[in-house]
Amino acid sequence: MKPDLFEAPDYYNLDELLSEEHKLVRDAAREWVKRDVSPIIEEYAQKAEFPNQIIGGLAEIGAFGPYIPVEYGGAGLDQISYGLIMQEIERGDSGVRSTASVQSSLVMYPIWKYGNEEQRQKYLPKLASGEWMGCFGLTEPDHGSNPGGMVTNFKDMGDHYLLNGAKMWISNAPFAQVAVVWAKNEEGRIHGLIVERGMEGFSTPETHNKWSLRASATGELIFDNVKVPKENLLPNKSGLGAPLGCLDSARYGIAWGAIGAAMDCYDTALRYSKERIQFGKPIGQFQLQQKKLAEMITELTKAQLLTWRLGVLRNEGKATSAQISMAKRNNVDMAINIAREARQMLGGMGITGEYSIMRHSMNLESVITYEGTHDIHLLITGLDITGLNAFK
Ligand code: TGC
Ligand code: FAD
Repeated sequence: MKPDLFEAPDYYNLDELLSEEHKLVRDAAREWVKRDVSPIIEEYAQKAEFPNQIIGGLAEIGAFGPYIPVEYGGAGLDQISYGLIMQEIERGDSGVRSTASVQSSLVMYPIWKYGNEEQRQKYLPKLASGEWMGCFGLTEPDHGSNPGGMVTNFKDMGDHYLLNGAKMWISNAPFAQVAVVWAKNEEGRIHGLIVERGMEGFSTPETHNKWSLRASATGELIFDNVKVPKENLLPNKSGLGAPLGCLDSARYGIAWGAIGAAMDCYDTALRYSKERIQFGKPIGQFQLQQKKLAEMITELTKAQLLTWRLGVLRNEGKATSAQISMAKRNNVDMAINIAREARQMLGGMGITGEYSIMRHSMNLESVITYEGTHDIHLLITGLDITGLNAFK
């Protein structure tokens, strides 16, 4: 892969909206990605393997629990810093950002928000340091967009719960020590359970042959009469709103992350357009190529503004789930379109691993599907503005 020459586009001087702390956090993550992710990521994506050696670095830049309080090992940062870290990591690779998103917003967040003090003390510091990795089991083979229909269930056996069922498409599953699993009790109420690797009847087969998110490990979670200790039930929230609350936090991170992937594609195409000569001129001098670049930076800038404002609302505790859905949907769509246009600008070179664009493009096919598909987020906006529910 080519050396990482990334220069971040900032067409509307958005740096002026950031605090010194935001910039320090962002720049540390940016440097780390340049040093420890860019040189190896293409190789790991090609061989479809998660680069375990970066776990310590992710912990050091605060990517595991950026907004979790310091007393639990988190970085104690605000929502804009959290977003900027996700942006920088996904600038490197969406699969690496996935690992950080799942660890922070889908594993640490529910333990912090819905767990008791013993659970927080037991799990959060180890997850923040990367000593333990986690995964989040919501999706099932027959219940993806409609998680409320899940069939994974647990029975109260007096001194423990007995868990049965299966989850599919689970990021980090093949190597996670801890799984936050959503299952129905005998009354059909959804609860979160912490399942640990090594519990009898619990297995995590890896999903192979992905053309997307290849540097992220994906797998199934299979529960065959797993005895889960009663103290592993998350006691402070139940119902579908509990996992969906975690998704709000993760979808917000994805909105920022998608900007990172788009920035990298735009920056690569801009540089290439000045270097590549055809018909005796740099291709950037042709109007058709300028149109592509001008539209890219326009859409990127709009997404940056939308997302920064969402971050301010999140810091004030005022962002709605529907606002988060709009940003996730808009930004991933923006990024996938920029990746497609940028790839064309590189001609044949655009399909090779010499450049990051094709990898981003393929990764974004997962990002536009997980955490709620493009269409599901549109229907969430539709419900919010009309009051009429297309899901019922
Ligand atoms: P519905 O009846 O609307 O809602 C059920 C209850 O949940 C509440 N609620 C929310 N609470 C918090 N945050 C949200 N975003 C919420 N949305 C809804 C709602 O108020 C209600 O509460 P209550 O107290 O009245 O019971 O539910 P529904 O069954 O009609 O479904 C709605 C729908 C389709 C929007 C939702 O289920 C959905 O978002 N589907 C998409 C599924 C999804 O996003 N799955 C993601 C799996 S995890 C993943 O992909 C990780 S990838 C990670 C990575 O690698 O980065
Ligand atoms: P389906 O729900 O079957 O949807 C198929 C199509 O139908 C989509 O286009 C959808 O938009 C459309 N559709 C569905 N319902 C409606 C409707 N009411 N109206 C209109 N159109 C509709 N899940 C986890 O729990 N944890 C994870 O860590 C995780 N990681 C993932 C990693 C990867 C790489 C991938 C690809 C997925 C991951 N997922 C994870 C699962 C992901 O959240 C689901 O794939 C996603 O929610 C969609 O579910 P589905 O694939 O079953 O598609």
